[in-house]
Amino acid sequence: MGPQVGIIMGSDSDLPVMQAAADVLKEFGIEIELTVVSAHRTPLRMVEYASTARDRGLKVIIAGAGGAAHLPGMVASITSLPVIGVPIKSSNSIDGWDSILSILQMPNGIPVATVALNAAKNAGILAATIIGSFDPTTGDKITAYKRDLEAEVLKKVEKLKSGGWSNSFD
Ligand code: RP5
Repeated sequence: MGPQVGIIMGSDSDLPVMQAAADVLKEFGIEIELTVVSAHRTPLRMVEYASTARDRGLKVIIAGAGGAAHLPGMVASITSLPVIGVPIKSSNSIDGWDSILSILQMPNGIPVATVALNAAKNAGILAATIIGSFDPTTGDKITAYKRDLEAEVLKKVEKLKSGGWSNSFD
């Protein structure tokens, strides 16, 4: 079938964070492609990547960047695919807020679905959820994933109920 999700990032220094998106998409059995595309250092490559993404069969793009994080917004301005932005607390980021606001505060007309700081795993889950909205196999996996999360929490509730909580933080 070919990759359904494109994971791109401004630098290979973003990879330790962005790896989590690739890992969770692999768990859901979704084929990905992953590469470096820099809005500032390789602007022509960014235009090429974004303008061909849909024709190449991608359904969602996840774009991570830090500091003056223009990659997700610029890619969203070119492609008609949904773009999920991952703000990264990178070496050139002051405190993470620069990355968050650069990705979050998009003008009307060009939305980017922005996840929390360094939250590449959530970006992967959101990408799988978008694919699950038209692919029942993936949709069922998302349902099962959420049931598992619920079961884990309920197990913790039971543990606190039966074992007590007073020594839990010793
Ligand atoms: C951004 O600058 C990248 O997305 C990365 O988060 C940051 C630092 O890049 P390097 O200097 O490590 O290549 O464009």
